[in-house]
Amino acid sequence: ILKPKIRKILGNGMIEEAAKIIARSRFLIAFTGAGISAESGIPTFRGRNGLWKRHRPEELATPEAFARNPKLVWEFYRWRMKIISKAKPNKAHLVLAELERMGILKAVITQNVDDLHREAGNKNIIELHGNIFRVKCIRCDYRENLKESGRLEKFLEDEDLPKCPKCGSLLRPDVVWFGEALPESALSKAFSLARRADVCLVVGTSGQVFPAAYIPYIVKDNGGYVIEINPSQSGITPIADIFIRGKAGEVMDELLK
Ligand code: BV8
Ligand code: ZN
Repeated sequence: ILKPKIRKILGNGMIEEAAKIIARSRFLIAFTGAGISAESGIPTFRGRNGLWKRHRPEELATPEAFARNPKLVWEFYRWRMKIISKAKPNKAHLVLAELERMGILKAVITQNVDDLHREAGNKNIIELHGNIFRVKCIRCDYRENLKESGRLEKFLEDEDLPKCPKCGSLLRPDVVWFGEALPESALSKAFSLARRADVCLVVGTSGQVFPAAYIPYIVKDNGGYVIEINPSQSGITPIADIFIRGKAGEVMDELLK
C-alpha cells in the first residue's frame, strides 16, 4: 500500500489541514458508509450495536436467504425502512450538499441505501448498493421507488409478501446483497470518478466490503489525497493521508467553518 504523504496527526489539528486541501482540490469526491448516517439514528452494520451484531447478514442480506425465507427478509427490510423513513439528514450530509453547491464536491459515491444524501440536497450521487425505498420484481423488469410512487406508507403497514403488479411474482428490495454483483453502470461511473479525483473524503465506513471499498485505493493509486473521518480506525486508515478521529456530523461542521 502506498505510504501516506502526510503524517497522520490525530484530532482537530487536521481539520484545518483537511479544510485547506478540500478548498484547493480540483476534483473532490466523497465516499460514504453507514457511519455518516449514524447521527441520523440509523444503526450501522459492524459497529458496537451494529445490525450484524443482532442479525446474521448471511440470513438476511443474501439471495439464498431471500429464497429460503422471504418473509423473514421482508420483516428485516420493512423494519429498517421504517427507521430510515423517519431519519433526517444530519450535519455531515448537509455539509456534503453545501460542498456540491459550492462546486467543490463533484460526486458522492455511497454504500448507503438510506437515500439521505438525496434528501440532503446532493444531486450527483452514485448508489453502489442500491436504495432501500426501491423494490424490484424477482422475475420481470418491474421496479418501483415507493417514496416517489407514494405507496411507502401502505407498503410498510402491509405484513404480506409484496407481489409484482405486472406479473404477480415476488418483489424484493432493490439493494445489492452479499454475493450479488453491484450495478454495472454505478460501479464503472464510481471507478472513473475515483480515477479523476485528486481528493477523496472518506466518511463513516469500515472499509471492509468490496468492491466498493476499492474507491479510496483507486484515488490513492492515481496520486490523490485520502482524507478519512471516523471515530475509530478502519480498513481505509492505512492509506489515509489525513485521519480525523471523530463523528462525521461534528467534524464536518468544523470543516466548513
Ligand atoms: C460481490 C446490502 C461478487 C444492502 C450490503 C467471502 C464470502 C462471500 C463474499 C465475500 C467474501 N469475501 C469478500 C466477499 C465479497 C463481499 C464482501 O466484501 N464481504 C465482506 C464483508 C468480507 N462483497 C460482496 O458480496 C459484494 N458483491 O462481491 O459480488 C460478484 C461479482 C460479479 C458477479 C456476481 C458476484 C456485495 C457487497 C454489498 C453487500 N450489501 N448491504 C443493505 O441491506 O444495506 S453490505 C453493507 O456493508 C452495507 O451495504 C454497507 O454499506 C456496507 C459497508 O458497510 P459500512 O458502510 O462500512 O458500515 P459498517 O457498519 O461496516 O461501518 C460503519 C463505520 O462507521 C465504522 O467504521 C464506524 O467506526 C463508523 N462510524 C460509526 N459512527 C460514526 C462513524 N463514522 C462517522 N461518524 C459517526 N458518527
Ligand atoms: Zn414482475
